[in-house]
Amino acid sequence: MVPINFLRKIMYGLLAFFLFLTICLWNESKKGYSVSQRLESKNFQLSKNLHFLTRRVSPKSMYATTMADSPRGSSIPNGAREKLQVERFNAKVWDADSSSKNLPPRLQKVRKNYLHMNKYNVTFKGKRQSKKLSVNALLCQLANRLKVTMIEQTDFPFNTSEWENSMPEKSIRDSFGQLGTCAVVSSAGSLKASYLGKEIDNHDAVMRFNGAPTRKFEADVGQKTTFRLVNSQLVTSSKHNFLQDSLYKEGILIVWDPSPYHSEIPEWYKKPDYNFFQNYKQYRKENPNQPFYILTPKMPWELWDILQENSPEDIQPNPPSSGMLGIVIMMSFCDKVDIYEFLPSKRKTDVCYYYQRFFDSACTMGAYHPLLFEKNMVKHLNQGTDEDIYLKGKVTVSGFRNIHC
Ligand code: NCC
Repeated sequence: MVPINFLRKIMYGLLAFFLFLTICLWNESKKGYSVSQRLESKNFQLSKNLHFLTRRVSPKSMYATTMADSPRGSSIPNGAREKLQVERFNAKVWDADSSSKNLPPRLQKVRKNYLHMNKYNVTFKGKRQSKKLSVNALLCQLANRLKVTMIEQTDFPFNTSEWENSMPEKSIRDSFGQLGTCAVVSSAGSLKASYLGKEIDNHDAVMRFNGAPTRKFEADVGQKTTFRLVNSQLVTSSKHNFLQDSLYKEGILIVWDPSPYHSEIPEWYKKPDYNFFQNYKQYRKENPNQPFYILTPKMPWELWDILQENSPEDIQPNPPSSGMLGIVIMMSFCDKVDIYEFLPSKRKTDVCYYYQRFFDSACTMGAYHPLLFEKNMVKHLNQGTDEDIYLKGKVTVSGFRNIHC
């Protein structure tokens, strides 16, 4: 016979063991819950940041996000998983139909003020597209209508004695060979900690803007500079030290200046936005071997017309940003163009530049320049994936040479 006391001891032991087991299991499940809660709130924060420029996340794509994030071993077939991944990134990147209503109220007001001001006397007579153009049709419009040319020695008044020996002898296209793949690097703060430097340098040519440096930022933005597009304000204002700074002694320089809407060269020459001509001449005298060109002032307005025709809203009647001008310039020089952080990646931030600690959402969303509408167009033209936009801020567009119109 087993003594009763012994049986009682076994039962207490078992009870204590089960109690211990229950506590352990409860603790584990609590840990799991808080991890998934942390993940959820991280995801939420991200989509909150991108919310104003993303497509509204439908219950379906919310579901897609959760399912695509689910651990290995869940029973989603491969094809469906890929589709879910695609939907997942699609919901988190720039929406090609972003409207000015999505802008912060301050930037909505700025846009309205510029519309009212109409500084460059824009008298747009083009036709608004009632239906969105196909990517190829839009590429054809850009290729056929944009005259990506530089001012030449023969253009009046650059052919007068006042300009003798100041204009480059070689045409810009003779300054470089055949360009296959090219990179356009925006100056956005979200390039920080991107580690895209090597990938960017792997292109045949790289375009940068204004005072964007490479030194000390090589890991994120690379070190190659083939072209630098600068605005006339930078060349004119003493604070940028344009004539002395070694930043402006590398690669092919191009300067542009906002002209009155579609004005001819002589008319613009009498009334440039920033009178950079003296500094241009001085630079050429001091650096005769440095290729330095002036963009024909009509080109920004040819591009502006196409942006306006393809936007359902009135866009700011100011020229496109240097970034957008650089994109189309490179589309006319190269077979394929990769554009970095013009459309914001997962690193999107209100820090304006990767090289300065200065916060302003206008740098990404636009105030003076119709940036929002430029970004809509670039998103529409993207031939890469939404995953590349989300992870790298990378958009891929075809060069004009490679399209059939
Ligand atoms: O700021 P900026 O451009 O030099 O930037 C170059 C191009 O990168 C893209 N960008 C930049 C920052 C950001 N957060 N997102 C972006 O997409 C834009 O396409 C931008 O054009 C210009 O377009 O010329 C501009 O120039 C500056 C400024 O004049 C120069 O940097 C020289 O100092 C303008 N800022 C001011 O005037 C205060 C800016 O509005 C446009």
